[in-house]
Amino acid sequence: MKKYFFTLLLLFFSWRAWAIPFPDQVYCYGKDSNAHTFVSPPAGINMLKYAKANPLFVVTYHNFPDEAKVAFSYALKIWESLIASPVPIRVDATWYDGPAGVLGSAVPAEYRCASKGNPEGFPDLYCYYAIALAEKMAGKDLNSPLAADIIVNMNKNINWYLGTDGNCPAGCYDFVTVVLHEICHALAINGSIKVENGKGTWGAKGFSDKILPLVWDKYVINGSHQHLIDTLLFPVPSLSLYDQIVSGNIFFDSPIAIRYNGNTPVRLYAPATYDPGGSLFHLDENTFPAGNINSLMTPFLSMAEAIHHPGPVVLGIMAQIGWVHTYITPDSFKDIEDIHQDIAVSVTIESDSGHYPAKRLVYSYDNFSSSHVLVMGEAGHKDTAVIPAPHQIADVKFFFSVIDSFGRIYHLPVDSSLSPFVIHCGPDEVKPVIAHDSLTLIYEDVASLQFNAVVTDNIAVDSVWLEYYINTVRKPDVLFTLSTGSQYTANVVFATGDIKAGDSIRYRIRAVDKSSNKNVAWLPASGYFVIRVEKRPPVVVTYKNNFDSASNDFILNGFYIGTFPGFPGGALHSPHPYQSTGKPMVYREYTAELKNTIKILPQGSFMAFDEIVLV
Ligand SMILES: [Ca+2]
Ligand SMILES: [Ca+2]
Ligand SMILES: [Ca+2]
Repeated sequence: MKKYFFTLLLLFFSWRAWAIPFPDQVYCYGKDSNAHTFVSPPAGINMLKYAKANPLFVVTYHNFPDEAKVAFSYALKIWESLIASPVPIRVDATWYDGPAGVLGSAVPAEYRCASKGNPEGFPDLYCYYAIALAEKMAGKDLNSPLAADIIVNMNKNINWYLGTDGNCPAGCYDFVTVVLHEICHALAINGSIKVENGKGTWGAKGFSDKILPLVWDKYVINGSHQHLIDTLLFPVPSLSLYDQIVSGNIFFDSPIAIRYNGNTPVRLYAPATYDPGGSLFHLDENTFPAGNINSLMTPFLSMAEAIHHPGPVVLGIMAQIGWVHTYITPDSFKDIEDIHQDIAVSVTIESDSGHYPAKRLVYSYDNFSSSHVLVMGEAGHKDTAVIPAPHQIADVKFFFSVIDSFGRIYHLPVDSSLSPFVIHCGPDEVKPVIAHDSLTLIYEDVASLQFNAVVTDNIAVDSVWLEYYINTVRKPDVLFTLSTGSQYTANVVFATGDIKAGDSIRYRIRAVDKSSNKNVAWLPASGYFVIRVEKRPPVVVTYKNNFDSASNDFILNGFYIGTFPGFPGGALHSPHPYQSTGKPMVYREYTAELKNTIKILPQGSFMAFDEIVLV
């Protein structure tokens, strides 16, 4: 098969390098009877007439009738009055042709666990969080900013009550209630403990080979206060874990939720016959019957039963697993050469739990053989603690410790003295770090060439220089200028005749730090980058290539032109198989850029190709 490119080609391919486990569906079932109960929404919700400029939820609807959209967004408004996140939660909602008895379902679109160094600030390094919760704690998008965080399916074959007043008549199911319920599954109430092939199991694989639980699983206990994910008690997979799952004696061990449940453990739904859509990820139906303030997250909903508030127990569960979070954000800090200089460390602490709780900086001069505590002020958002100068060469190590209003202790770094922050006090021998995408090709008619680099140092960068040759002639070094942050740029200006096709430009980047040693780094560490000078290809109105033979028409980054075993002819290939970066949310980007400039005609221009194959 022939492959043609006409008139214009600029390809960008990127592949997600990290697969994440996709959760099972959690369903909400309809009961065949009428309850005639109504749990009121949060106070004041019906008086909110304004639309926020930056709503918490951003919904993409598929096949939804307008009336259902109104009720759906009302349910989200209820959630928005109860939880907070600095990151929008994107909801993908489908009005679908579902089976009898199932009202709807929802799942987090993805899960996240902490990546190296825990830049997300997760309170637990060893579990998965639903993406909306993970992003709330990280304070930023972790998936692609436009990707769904929650996927909801609402069954169109149900006799819905689409009003928002909770006045659900006999024979109908209250739509707002079911949306509230489903969204809660995707925000929080969803775990990995399940039955497979008759045995109990749990866990999902992260980007290491370690099996991790979902955060929900960590709190699931039996009546003897044994954790179901304790593999010493209940191996994976095992019949003993299966017996627990169907024991009817399972609880959510959350101090906060228990406080809101009259100091009683929160009983979960764990029927004797395993229910893959319901077991363990609902509150117990009989403990929280229709009309109970905490009945939203039970597995069954009656007709004429409206629940427009998740209730204090569910909100307590959500607070426990991270929807009430404390953010510890230190300013960046540097190593210090003067051992007699006190060390000022600034930190901003914000807590969803309300007032600004006790905060401390714990530091050590001797790798935590001994340590000292600085109590930081309670008022205001930013505080500065001053660690006394060590007066000797030392690695000063420290971490922050904060107690929120529920009495929970947060550390940053999370594992405190095991991997604390470090400030080296003493002579600096650390070289600057240079990052730079090398240039490989220019055309002989260019008047100037810009070089970009990101340069950092553990103390400070003094200066960054470009050293370059045209062919064998060394040219005067060019000083980079700092643009923003750590971004440096340098411009080389060419006079007419300075460069011509066939020439080559060799260059390297030199960075010097501000230490007393004036440490120097080069990139590349040895040798030089080489830029070829070529004649500018002509402007064309038509271009085509079947890639059956090698071609110098493209600037290739990652791609190559050739014939791969199993293909009938030549093609433009990425590496086979696709290469992973081995890191979550870090992509590879391959480009193939046609050197010719294409002149787009006023009419009739087009680009066509025979096929793009993704295997
Ligand atoms: Ca997101
Ligand atoms: Ca119920
Ligand atoms: Ca340095």
